Amino acid sequence: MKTYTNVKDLGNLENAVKEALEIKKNRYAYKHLGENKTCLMVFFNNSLRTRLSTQKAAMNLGMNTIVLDVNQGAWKLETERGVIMDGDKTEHLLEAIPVMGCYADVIGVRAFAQFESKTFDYEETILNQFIKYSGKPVFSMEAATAHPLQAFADLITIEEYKRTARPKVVLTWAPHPKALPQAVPNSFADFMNEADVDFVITHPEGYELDEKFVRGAKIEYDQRKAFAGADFIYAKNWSAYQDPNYGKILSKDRSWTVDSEKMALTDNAYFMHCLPVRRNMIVTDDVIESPQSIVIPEAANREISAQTVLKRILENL
Ligand code: AN0
Ligand code: CP
Repeated sequence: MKTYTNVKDLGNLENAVKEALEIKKNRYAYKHLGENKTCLMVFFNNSLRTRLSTQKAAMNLGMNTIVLDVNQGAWKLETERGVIMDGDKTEHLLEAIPVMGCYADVIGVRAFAQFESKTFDYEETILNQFIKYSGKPVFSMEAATAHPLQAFADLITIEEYKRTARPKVVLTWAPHPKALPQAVPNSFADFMNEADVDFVITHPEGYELDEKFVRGAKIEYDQRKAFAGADFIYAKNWSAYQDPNYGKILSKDRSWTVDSEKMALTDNAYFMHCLPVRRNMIVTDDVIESPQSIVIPEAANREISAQTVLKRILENL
């Protein structure tokens, strides 16, 4: 594997999940692979899980790790070419990236959607500049349009918890006070469309996602109908994707919050969320604390998805 930016980079998904579950059984078996190799993790945005789980995964593989928080201590970076740099930005990404490449064998990048330009975001301008100019394998730690390490961990978790061969998996929008990217739901849809599941998306009108990720998946605007008979409820907020509302909040309607009354419509479904989650906006306390909530094992699998991806990158160095 040379880059990891979406589901396609994993090739056969069933094999990838099998490999991940093997790694989970014996996560220190590949320590030799990363000897004298350095994983640089570059964060343009905050993180708890991605930072810790990816660093742990790299260490499991025997790698050295360096973490750079671009906004805390590094020079302020310009990202657009052609700008006259007479403002507050000291360095251009076009120098910073190849410099970072000098010190790393593998580079992870977190660079969320900025919601200033849909084209800048959906062309994955920052991530692609790392791929183009670092000279090193690059993996996404949540870029503008996708969060493939999260969705891979989600799929591993569904595989572990499913009670039927083809479970019903429901991605539901839920309210949130701030405008969030579409990366998590995009990648979740991207993976579920390739997996052997009955996949349904439910959201208020106006929250339709990019067809490139949805690919004709079933959309049910009635959240209660969508929940009927579900085996997994995957909650997430996202801001509007469609023009002219790109990046905007259209609703904070708490009637979309996942509560126990709605969970009772499901087939005793498991509750999932990528975290961080705002309680009593996205999901009520009692649902996230219930035995059906698998948000912690889901987060634990972030180490496994990251290790599977890093292992494949190291095998190809
Ligand atoms: C981010 C998002 O929604 O993309 C990261 C989730 C993993 N969430 C927040 O910024 C709260
Ligand atoms: N789920 C996830 O990526 O969490 P962090 O934003 O804390 O890394």
